[in-house]
Amino acid sequence: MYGIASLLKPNAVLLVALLVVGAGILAAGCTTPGGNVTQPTGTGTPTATETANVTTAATTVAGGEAATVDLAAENIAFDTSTITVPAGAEVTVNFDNQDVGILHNFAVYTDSSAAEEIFVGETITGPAETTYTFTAPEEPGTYFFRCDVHPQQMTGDFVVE
Ligand SMILES: [Cu+2]
Repeated sequence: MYGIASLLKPNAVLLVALLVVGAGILAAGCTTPGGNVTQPTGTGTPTATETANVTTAATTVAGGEAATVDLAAENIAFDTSTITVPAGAEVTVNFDNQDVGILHNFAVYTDSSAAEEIFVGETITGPAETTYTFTAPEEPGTYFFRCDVHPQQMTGDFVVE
């Protein structure tokens, strides 16, 4: 019995040693793929966080009251002389320049001196449509809008209430 036991012991030690080495290799093998799996997961998590942040930002923006304005320019004139929006609103202006070959834009200033701009839209050549978005002033009052290309002919009151 002792003889067998003593014969088995070295084998057992060898087996344990092999198992330990094997386990080490397996562990190493598992760690590397595990690390690779973890990295994309880690990359995916910030992406999800960014998406969440974007969503949050969008929600915050949407939190401001939205106002949509349809505005057309034809024969060097706007089709309205007064635009009214809620204070602090996220304003969307659907601008339709119907004048062929003529430049127009939409711009809002604090007053008719046009010294202090609130929003200046990109100029477009008709016939063309564009969409302008900006945030209305928080302070209620009567501001001023115009086409910068035709500051005499194309003006109006931009009312914030
Ligand atoms: Cu114009």
